[in-house]
Amino acid sequence: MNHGFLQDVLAGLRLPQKALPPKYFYDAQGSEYFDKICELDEYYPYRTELALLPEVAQELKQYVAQQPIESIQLVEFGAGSLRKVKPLLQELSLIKEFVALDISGEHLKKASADLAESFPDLQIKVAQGDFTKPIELELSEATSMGFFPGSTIGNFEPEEASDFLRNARATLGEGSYMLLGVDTKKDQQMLERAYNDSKDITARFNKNILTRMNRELDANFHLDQFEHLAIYNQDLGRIEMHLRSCIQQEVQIAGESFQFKEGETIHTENSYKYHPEEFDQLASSAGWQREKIWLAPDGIFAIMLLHNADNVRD
Ligand code: AVJ
Repeated sequence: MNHGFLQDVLAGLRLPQKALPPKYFYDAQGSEYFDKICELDEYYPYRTELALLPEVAQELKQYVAQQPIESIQLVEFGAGSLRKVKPLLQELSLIKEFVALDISGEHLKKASADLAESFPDLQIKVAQGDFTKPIELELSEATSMGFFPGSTIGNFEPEEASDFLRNARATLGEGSYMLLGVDTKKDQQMLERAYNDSKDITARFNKNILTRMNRELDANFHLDQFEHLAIYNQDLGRIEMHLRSCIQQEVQIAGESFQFKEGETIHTENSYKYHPEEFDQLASSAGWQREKIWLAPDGIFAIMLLHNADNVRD
């Protein structure tokens, strides 16, 4: 049994507002569902960011050419299917090494074999790991550039996001960069549609965590007795996903009983949305300076380049 998972589940479900960390969505099945979400019409973040990346890569190439940078090691956090790094690798020949981190090891292995074929001269390292905790990486002398696309940073509470950025800055070192995808605040309807797709893929993605608990933690959730719920919490600027119990029921997990009232929810994910200026604040609280921003049409998504400027100290 996976003890980190079990501990987190028990702790989360003992809370007055039951909650689970979203990182547990991504077992093999969950990672597949997520890739399907990215193909949905309603889910704008993926395709919007992907469409912005070629322009980002071109301008980044010009930018780094003007800096005293000899070579770059790119470190992707939550690398998953590795589809977003390609435009960067194609354009930026200064990237000689690529380090991919992800919580789903199998998914990553498949993807990196494919990447190695497309970029035979690139040094690729993959590491399965939980980047929500501070990590130690063996990095080379090259200038480090973090890459954290997909607005995954939105899964953190703002304070956690700041901690993550601070840790990443320590890991990547002096003079490093961070390229980040950030989902912006926008029309509520557009936000809610993105998490309530008509094919119910997001619902299946959400419920997959119940399947995973049944399989890995000897739990007995009935999938039909929970429903997917995703709403925009305007006050907190975040999409919340929940699993709502349709009836009053009791569920066993590894021998412990949990009571659900009718309508009671398990809070499974937050996805924070930021105004660009709000995000600047967050980044600078973690010691990063924003060098550049690229906005998708109508400002529905942002990619930012942060710099670990030498004059900022903790
Ligand atoms: C992987 C965190 C970017 O919040 O949009 C997609 C995950 N959850 N649909 C997001 C997700 C439901 C996604 N991130």
